[in-house]
Amino acid sequence: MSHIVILGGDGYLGWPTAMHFSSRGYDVTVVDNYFRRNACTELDTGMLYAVPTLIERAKVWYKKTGREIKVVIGDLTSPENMRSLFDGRVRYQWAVNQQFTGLPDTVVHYAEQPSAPYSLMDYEHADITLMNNLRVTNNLLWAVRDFARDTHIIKLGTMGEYGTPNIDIEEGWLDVEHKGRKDTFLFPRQAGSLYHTTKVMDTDLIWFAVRMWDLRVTDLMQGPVYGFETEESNIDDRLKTIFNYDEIFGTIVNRFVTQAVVGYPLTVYGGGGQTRGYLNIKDTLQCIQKAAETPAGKHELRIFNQIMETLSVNDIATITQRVGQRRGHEVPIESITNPRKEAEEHYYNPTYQGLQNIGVEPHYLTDDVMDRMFELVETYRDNIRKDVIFKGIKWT
Ligand code: USQ
Repeated sequence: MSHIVILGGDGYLGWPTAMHFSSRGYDVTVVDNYFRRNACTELDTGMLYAVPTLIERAKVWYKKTGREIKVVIGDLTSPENMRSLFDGRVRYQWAVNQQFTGLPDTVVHYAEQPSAPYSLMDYEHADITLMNNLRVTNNLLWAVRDFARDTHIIKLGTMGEYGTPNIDIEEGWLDVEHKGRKDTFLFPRQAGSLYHTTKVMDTDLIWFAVRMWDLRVTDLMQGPVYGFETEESNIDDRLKTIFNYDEIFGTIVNRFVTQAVVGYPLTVYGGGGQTRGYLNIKDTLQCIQKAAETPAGKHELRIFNQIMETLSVNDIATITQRVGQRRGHEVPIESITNPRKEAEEHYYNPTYQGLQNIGVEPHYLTDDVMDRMFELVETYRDNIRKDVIFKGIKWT
């Protein structure tokens, strides 16, 4: 049986990933310091529904499936907390069997502050983002270097590292011919927020570690994710992942569906031509699984663009309006002054075949998929707070 450690196991993607691997027979350990929940409380972001603690969820999971997910509550910016996961000193806050599982075959690194608006709220939140994201990455690389050089690191990067260049975006690398000579380099990165910039810095740290210490790493350049239903979340309501719809932690599709359900005009920032690569949360799970099953080689930094289709903000508003109206909602669309600094009309043509080549089968944002999201969000309509939907955090 394979052993997988998920850093950031309490987050929007972390918990569904843990259940996904556990149900497929992996030994799973999750680690988290409740950063996301605490930030949601601090910033009063609201949530679609309350989420039990990580320990409570692991207990529910065990009761329903008979499978154990070991839980560690700890801050991974501490080098010692990180190292304890590899050298056996770890203390599980919850486990059926307290014995150290041993070195992981795979570590999934989600343990980062994931919000671009959060990183630009003010200097304090910028500092938290930089310190958290870079220190966790550095601690992980050193722990793997010192104790587990064969462990495959799957790192969540972001498509936002590339920005919106006026050329096609390749999967991580670019062949360059210069004055008659050729070489391959990391594709140029020019991030649009401080959060995204920490991911660029992560990439540099990782690439250094791969070159220097022969580590094996897969970097997944993910676009904005939507949805919250997975095979495993349907087992029990308490297993559903955290769902944010506010300006800071909510991503666009989840926000638009929620706005439509309470009659809040869809908040199209500026002209709405901003185009990104999107994916269903179910596809995130598939991508991580396929990446884990086909590990990068030693001394390899393998990079995939983790998106299934490209859509503009206006495309998403149109689908939301169409599906929402069919379900009896009014769904006005409103263009508001863009609080971000980003191109609203731009070229966007990323390559994203790599994950499909290793077996990922894409889902798309069809009317049926969105209809099901509406159905679920409508169940929690009374919990939706209009006051947190748009606060206007200015990026400049
Ligand atoms: N947008 C609107 N209205 C809204 C919210 C967003 O027009 O109410 C626009 C934004 O201006 C942006 C696009 O929608 O152009 C996507 O914004 P988002 O908030 O859904 O996503 P973003 O801030 O880009 O960040 C999210 C995740 C982040 C991940 C990133 C992938 O929070 O963790 O790295 O998506 S990517 O966008 O490809 O960099």
